[in-house]
Amino acid sequence: MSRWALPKSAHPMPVCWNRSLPLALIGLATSLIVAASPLAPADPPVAGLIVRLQAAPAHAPERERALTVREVQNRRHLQAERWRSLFAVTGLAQETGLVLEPAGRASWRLSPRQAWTAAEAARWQARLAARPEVAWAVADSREPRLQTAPPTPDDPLFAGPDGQWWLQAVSGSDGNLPEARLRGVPGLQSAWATSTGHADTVIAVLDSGWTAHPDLDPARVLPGYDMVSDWDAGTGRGAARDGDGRDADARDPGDWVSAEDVAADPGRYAGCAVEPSGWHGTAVTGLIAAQTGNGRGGAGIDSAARILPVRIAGACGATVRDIVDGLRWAAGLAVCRRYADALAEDPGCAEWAPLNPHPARVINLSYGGASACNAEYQDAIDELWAHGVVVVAAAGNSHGAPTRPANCAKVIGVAALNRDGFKANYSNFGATLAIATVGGDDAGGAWGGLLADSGLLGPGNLGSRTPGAGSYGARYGTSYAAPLVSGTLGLMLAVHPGLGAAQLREGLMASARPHVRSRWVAECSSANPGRCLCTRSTCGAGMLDAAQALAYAQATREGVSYLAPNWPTVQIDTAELRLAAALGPDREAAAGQDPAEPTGQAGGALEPLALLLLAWLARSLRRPGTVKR
Ligand SMILES: [Ca+2]
Ligand SMILES: [Ca+2]
Ligand SMILES: [Ca+2]
Repeated sequence: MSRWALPKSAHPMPVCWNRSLPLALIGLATSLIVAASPLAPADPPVAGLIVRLQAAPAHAPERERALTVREVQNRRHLQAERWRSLFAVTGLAQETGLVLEPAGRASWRLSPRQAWTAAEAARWQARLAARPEVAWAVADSREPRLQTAPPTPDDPLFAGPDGQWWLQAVSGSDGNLPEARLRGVPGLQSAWATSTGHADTVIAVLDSGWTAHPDLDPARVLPGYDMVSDWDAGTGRGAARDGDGRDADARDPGDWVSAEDVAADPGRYAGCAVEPSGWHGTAVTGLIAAQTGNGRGGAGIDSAARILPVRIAGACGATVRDIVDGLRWAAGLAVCRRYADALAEDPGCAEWAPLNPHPARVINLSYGGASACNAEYQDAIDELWAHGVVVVAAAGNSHGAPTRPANCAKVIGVAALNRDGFKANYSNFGATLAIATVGGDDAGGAWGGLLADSGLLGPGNLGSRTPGAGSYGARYGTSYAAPLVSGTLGLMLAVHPGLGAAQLREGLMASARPHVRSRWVAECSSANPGRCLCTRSTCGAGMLDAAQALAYAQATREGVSYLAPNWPTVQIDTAELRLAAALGPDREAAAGQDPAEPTGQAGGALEPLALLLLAWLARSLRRPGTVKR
């Protein structure tokens, strides 16, 4: 058997080729048409070519075993003849150390001893492909994994135990100090290896509106709508604060309530807290979409999605009607701007709001009332669901039952955890919730500072009434857990825009990590409503896992079933917990300690808390031209 013959082994094996081909055959190389190189010159070396001969027999060792030795030899000899002829006519016979190995069903991988340069591979590929006896010749190039490089944000607030710890990797053990324990965080850095978002994704933020901020790119904030209807032009009073009712400017003019307001207009401000403006919508927007990697401020969850700001809340919260109309407008449905008097000759809508040209698939709502879901909410949510739109709603911060609409069917209700994965002391809990993730844990509750953390560092504003300079501050509340979920849904849609509403909700739940366990902490109940052990019946399906949520989106895109990892149980039995447990339940269940929030309150926010004024921001704001408007 000559050295270029195929081996006798019943299984296809590598075949070595060398110069020992008959000289007569080498001389047969003829002029060849060299096609344009399919490989860019800068491409890395190519390990070989995959070549299929016309009418090539399939690699079938089991069939060869049924043949006589002579039949196998004949079969291989025939193939060898074809290859020898091909090598001769293309000039490949002059190459040394070529190896032929079976590839695919009936192809062969042809590789040199030393990898070809891209140009060499392209030349041989073109010569082979031009031959009539060759069905195809393709490069056996190395395919890279299809991910964007995991970004390492250079934003100064990103790193460190007091920075944006909730964006860091899941980590920690009982041996770590509390600030190094991050077993409750969603693992966004792992998710960013798959996707950092897509500009086609629209996430609506139904909130107090937005303000210009150095870490918010105005190009990523779509023209939204201001749905706040309460404005009395006659008296110049109303929750809207911007001088009119519904309008196309969704910026936040401030939602302060002064003692003078309450005194002058007690009907309108009954039950309202006297407080400065909270800039709640700017914080929620920034947690989702702050500019990542711009060397200033912090990072956001989604680096590309566009935010649709829909202002539904003015001073002292939001009305159900404005929220429901805001939900519908965000989804692209028709909403009235101005109504005629019900007793007018022609009652009904006097003027329609323009249709939203950028319908959102995900709507974040961090406002809610401590009441049962009502038919008005559920009707709108069902309508949106049918349009493929999901509503993410904060569970509320009253240590009790979830607020509405987090307690409505089909809503993605979000409970807040602390960095360890225990329920945050304030968070509501209940069977209607879909999922839980970190929302910061303040020093409230009977356990005080034990297990407290530095909150979620998000954009804000220094204005006490009307907008001032941008800032960053620590925030706590289910208000701020919800946007982590909304941002993750945005990343899921970037991976697979075809996900339906049910897939978005069920994907989050199916991919969630199991709640943490501890021997020192009791399960959440009405008798133990502070920091407590979440279960599937109190804080949703588990802890948000952004990377697994994207794995769900990828699997669904590829039409295969998502299989959740076999998660290990996370048991946390730290010394702090033992100390805390000795104090009894974190929050006494005694009624009256935590008055329920009035309907329509900014559900979510325990704020403004610990507003941190940051030198970088002050400096950048003083420099002309650095403030983005
Ligand atoms: Ca207005
Ligand atoms: Ca406005
Ligand atoms: Ca930034």
